[in-house]
Amino acid sequence: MEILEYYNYSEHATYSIIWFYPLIILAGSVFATFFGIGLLSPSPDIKGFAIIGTIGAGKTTLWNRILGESRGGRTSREKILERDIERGGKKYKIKTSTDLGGGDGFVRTDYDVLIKDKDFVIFLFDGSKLTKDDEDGKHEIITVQSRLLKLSKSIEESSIPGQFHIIATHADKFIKDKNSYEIWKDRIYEKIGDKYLKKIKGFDKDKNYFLIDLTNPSAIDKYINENLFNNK
Ligand SMILES: Nc1nc2c(ncn2[C@@H]2O[C@H](COP(=O)(O)OP(=O)(O)O)[C@@H](O)[C@H]2O)c(=O)[nH]1
Ligand SMILES: [Mg+2]
Repeated sequence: MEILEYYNYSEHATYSIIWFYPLIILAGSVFATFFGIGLLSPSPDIKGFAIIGTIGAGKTTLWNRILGESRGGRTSREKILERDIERGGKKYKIKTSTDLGGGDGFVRTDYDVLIKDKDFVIFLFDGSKLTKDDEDGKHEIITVQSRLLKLSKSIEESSIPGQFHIIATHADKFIKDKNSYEIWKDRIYEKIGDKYLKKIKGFDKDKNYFLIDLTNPSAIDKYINENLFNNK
């Protein structure tokens, strides 16, 4: 009797083991498939932007174009929450940021925090103001110069020095034909002063300085695609 019981028990055990192995293999391959898919499908590129600059330079306009939004009006400290976007058929994650106002008060309180963890620090000013020698023009130049001095120190000190871009906006207001584009671009650069721009670590006039009409969707998209999302 005892032998029979033993025999029956072992038969039952063999029966379970026969089912157990294929189950392990099946579970293993299901896991491997999902794990493999997870590894193969690239996680979206993460992009962090700090868009700063003078009042009315076009910061919100640039943010809107990057995010596909249409916000308007004066901004002071509008939170840009982390989100997924698609550009050129690729998915990207945009880091949490702030659409910051252009007043002097924000420089001391917000610039350092904002640029700290960003891949791109983009400084905008109204280029059309620099084409005139009136009070407005002089004020814009001094504002740009003093902020470049501040930024050069902050970028030097920050452990994650992102790429720095400076954009003269409102190009449509003074460029009437294609030939004058490069002439104005150089003139505005000279007005700011090489010495202020050269202070920024890694700054290269050909790669980091732009003159754009932000009201022109194709011009702004060209800048965004080629320089911020590397889709040449
Ligand atoms: N003509 C022209 N208008 C612009 C340009 N960039 C921005 N604007 C306009 O300038 C105003 C201020 O722009 P906004 O993005 O709010 O500037 P912010 O204060 O830097 O956020 C808006 O009416 C924009 O449509 C540009 O390149 N050319
Ligand atoms: Mg704004």
